[in-house]
Amino acid sequence: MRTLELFETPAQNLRLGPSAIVLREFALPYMSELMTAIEAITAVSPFRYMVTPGGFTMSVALTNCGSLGWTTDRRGYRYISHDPDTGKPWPVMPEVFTRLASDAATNAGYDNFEPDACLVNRYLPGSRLSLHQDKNERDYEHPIVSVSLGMRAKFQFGGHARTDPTVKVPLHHGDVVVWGGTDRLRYHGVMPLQDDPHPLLGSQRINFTFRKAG
Ligand code: MD3
Ligand code: FE
Repeated sequence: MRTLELFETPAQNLRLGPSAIVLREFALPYMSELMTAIEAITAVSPFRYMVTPGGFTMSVALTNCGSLGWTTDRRGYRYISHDPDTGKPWPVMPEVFTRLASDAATNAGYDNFEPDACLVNRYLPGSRLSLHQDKNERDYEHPIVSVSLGMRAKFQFGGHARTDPTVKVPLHHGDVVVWGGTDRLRYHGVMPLQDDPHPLLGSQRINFTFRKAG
């Protein structure tokens, strides 16, 4: 037995529901390309703090790439083709993004996933995302693929009603989650981020979610 094999066992994938699966460290082979791509996106459309329809400023900063980007302001939640801060179209989805999204979806049993929107979230220590459903996409038949980078987060996964019990799942650097079918509309959120600096990303967590929104 080679000594190396001790380190080769991949972290355990985890099934969260009938159609929701955590692919542990699936994004690691894409990492250097992903970092370059994120820098290119945020150079054009920087992270910003958006306001909810209720008037609260989100603690998570966000940007988008792809032909549609998720937005919130006092008028509501929606997908739009242009960055409201720059007036320009959202940056084109980098090839490594589409490749990773498609590879992960295929791995989870969804062939031909072609996202048109990628929401990029940045968490700093203390940032949180309260329980919500993703309901702004036109068609809930398509899965959502999410990629976590940097500091660990405690992800909350609930049911179809806000008051249903939740399970807490740690998501680490490189983890990819694919949500589809009956799990697509389950409530979910992220607990306040703890400051445990990551070797590559420091005191932040970046999460991006691929969607077919239009
Ligand atoms: C379960 N983002 O952007 S990713 C979001 O970590 C969002 O930034 C979180 O929730 C984050 O909307 C969680 C995991 C995720 C994304 C979409 C889902 C879980 C989901 C849609 C349906 C069910
Ligand atoms: Fe969500």
